[in-house]
Amino acid sequence: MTAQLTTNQLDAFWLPFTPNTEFKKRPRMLARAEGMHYFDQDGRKVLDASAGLWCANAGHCRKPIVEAIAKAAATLDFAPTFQFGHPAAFEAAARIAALAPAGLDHVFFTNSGSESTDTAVKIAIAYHRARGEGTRTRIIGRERAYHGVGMTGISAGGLVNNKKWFNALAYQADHLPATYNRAEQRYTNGQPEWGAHLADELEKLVALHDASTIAAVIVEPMAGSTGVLPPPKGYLEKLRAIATKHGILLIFDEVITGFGRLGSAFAAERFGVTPDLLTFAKGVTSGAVPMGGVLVDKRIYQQFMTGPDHAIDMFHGYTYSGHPIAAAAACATLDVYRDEGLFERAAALEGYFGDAVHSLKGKPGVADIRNIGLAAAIDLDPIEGAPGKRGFELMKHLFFDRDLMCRVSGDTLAFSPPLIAEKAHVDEMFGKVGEALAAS
Ligand code: PXG
Repeated sequence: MTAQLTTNQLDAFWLPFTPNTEFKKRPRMLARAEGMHYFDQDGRKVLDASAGLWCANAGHCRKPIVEAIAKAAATLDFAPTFQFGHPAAFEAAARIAALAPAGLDHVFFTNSGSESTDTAVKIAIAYHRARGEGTRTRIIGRERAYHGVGMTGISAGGLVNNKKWFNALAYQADHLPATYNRAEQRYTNGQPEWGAHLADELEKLVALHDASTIAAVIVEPMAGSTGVLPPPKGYLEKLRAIATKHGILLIFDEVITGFGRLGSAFAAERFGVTPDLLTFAKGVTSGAVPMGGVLVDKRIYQQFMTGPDHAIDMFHGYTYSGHPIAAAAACATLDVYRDEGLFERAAALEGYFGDAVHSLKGKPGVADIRNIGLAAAIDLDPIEGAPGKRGFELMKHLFFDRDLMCRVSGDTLAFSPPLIAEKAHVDEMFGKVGEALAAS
């Protein structure tokens, strides 16, 4: 076990999206992980109800992935992918494309979700320019969307706290309305019946801005980090039809939904709607090495492949695009998903998981419950005058006193266990939350 850190040793690291001063008074330190669990520095075992941050879909420290990473690090620590290549990146790209809906045949690698959404938007804008429609630069996002913290995250995203501090950096974007409506959708198990008409708002934005100024619309097929908002039935289909009608590219941000979270390789498959560009990250390596990417429709890719032979086709990329260790981790992770049938396993557990979370309806403080695939959220009634406090305190109580790690965002608790979860883990997870709510 690693030794306990002193207060001074905690000082230097500025944790992301964290109240740092409070954290450093009593750190929630994770020292080791295995399968469904974390262990703290004293060896206390904590059930991971959030797959880290929605990423460890294969579970933690899985042997085939660990071994692939070790082998890659000892064989080819780094190789450039600007003007050079290495086999693992090509293998990873081909295997990811093979999992994706037909037509999404090409992969542009990044290192994170934020880079992936920025990359998708840049490809969309450049694509229109390459085909002589350089006026198409506007991006349509959605209220309550999270697309990371790069340019796309702060512009097309729909979270005021992520935007307001950095407004000066944001690019031209407009927003569809959020799809969540408590009065209409409360306690829905799966996709809500109400809300498909909200996709028609895209027509209004086209009327307002004109299609000739709009490059793409980007949405999370299921919004994860803002509280598990499954798409209303028919909503994505409508969005697809309207985008196609106006020559607007449809981008699915699948950073959370990719790699089995909804019981299929991608949400696009589950919902039967194929976007033109699809971003991924997180689950591609089960979180073991940072990696992300964008799946690109073949006609978009072909638009850039016009030569001449010595000229770069797109002026974009990262030093670590397709990094050898990340690519090896991705291939090994895809092996685990396939060999253990983890996407199918998630689909099979969905009903049990959904019923378990909805059994918490009526517990003190519960305002709504939503779920789809192996993702669920519980909204709590905020404490008057202190929004976010009830959720934050409950998350800490679950971690320290009930050995359960889950995510909190405001007064919403989110659950997204690794796809290797057993029914007993689901019982433990929601049993503990139920007890904690009853005691609160
Ligand atoms: N798009 C989506 C849909 C995401 O959920 C990103 C982009 C950005 O990914 P990176 O790798 O740049 O962080 C995300 C990230 C949470 C939580 O608690 C969710 C995310 C990140 C951190 C916490 O729900 N999603």
